[in-house]
Amino acid sequence: MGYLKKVYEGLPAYARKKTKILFVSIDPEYDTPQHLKEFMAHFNKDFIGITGSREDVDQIAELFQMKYTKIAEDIPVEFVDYRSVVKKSNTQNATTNVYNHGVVLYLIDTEGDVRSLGYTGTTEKEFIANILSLLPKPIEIEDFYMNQGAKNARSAAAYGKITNISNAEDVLISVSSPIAKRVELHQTKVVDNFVKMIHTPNKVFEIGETLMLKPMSYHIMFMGLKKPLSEVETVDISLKFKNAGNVPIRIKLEH
Ligand SMILES: [Cu+2]
Repeated sequence: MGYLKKVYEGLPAYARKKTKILFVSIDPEYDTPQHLKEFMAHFNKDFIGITGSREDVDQIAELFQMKYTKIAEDIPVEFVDYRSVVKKSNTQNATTNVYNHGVVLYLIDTEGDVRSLGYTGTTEKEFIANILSLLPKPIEIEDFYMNQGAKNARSAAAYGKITNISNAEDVLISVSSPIAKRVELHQTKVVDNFVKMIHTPNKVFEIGETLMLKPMSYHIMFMGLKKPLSEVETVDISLKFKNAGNVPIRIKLEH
């Protein structure tokens, strides 16, 4: 469950909204609905615990090919590790049975098809990637490029197209890149006949909105380049959105 907490909380907001964590208890005598609810809430209040009669539980176990055996009876709960993480409450029995059971995570899509499995060796990062691979991308990135400018320029700009193709408003929280000390979304404006670049923090992207980044308009600004662009082959940029999480952009420079 600690693993699932890390996976769930490691998902970008848009993916978390579309992911449900279901946990089936094979111990209906001990895991009453009330106790199961408290146990799940200890990890994350969104998690759902499932229990039922012994027959119900066995039916689910069979569907998921989950084998279990009872290995001990009437053990004081203090001796059973995972249960002791939940502070004692009056919904908890003083003793419990101990089961030996397999541990497999089933990643099931909205059609009810199993799309991948998680085992003990599956890292959280891998499982998060498996979940994200089932979801449509929330932000579309197109046609990004950079002009290389003067040879020893300390700053540079990138242009392209960013579209919010999700079904929720989003906010661009920050921009970063390993090639520069500071990276920001800027907008070039003419104010009183002067050309000014304005930092545009927390830019809102409405549903379906496309932001065109082009010269004399919006651009991604790199300040304090760590080396001249003439020595850089690949520019990696990470856009951090409130809902979509990290969205990568890669620009190949041709010299
Ligand atoms: Cu700028």
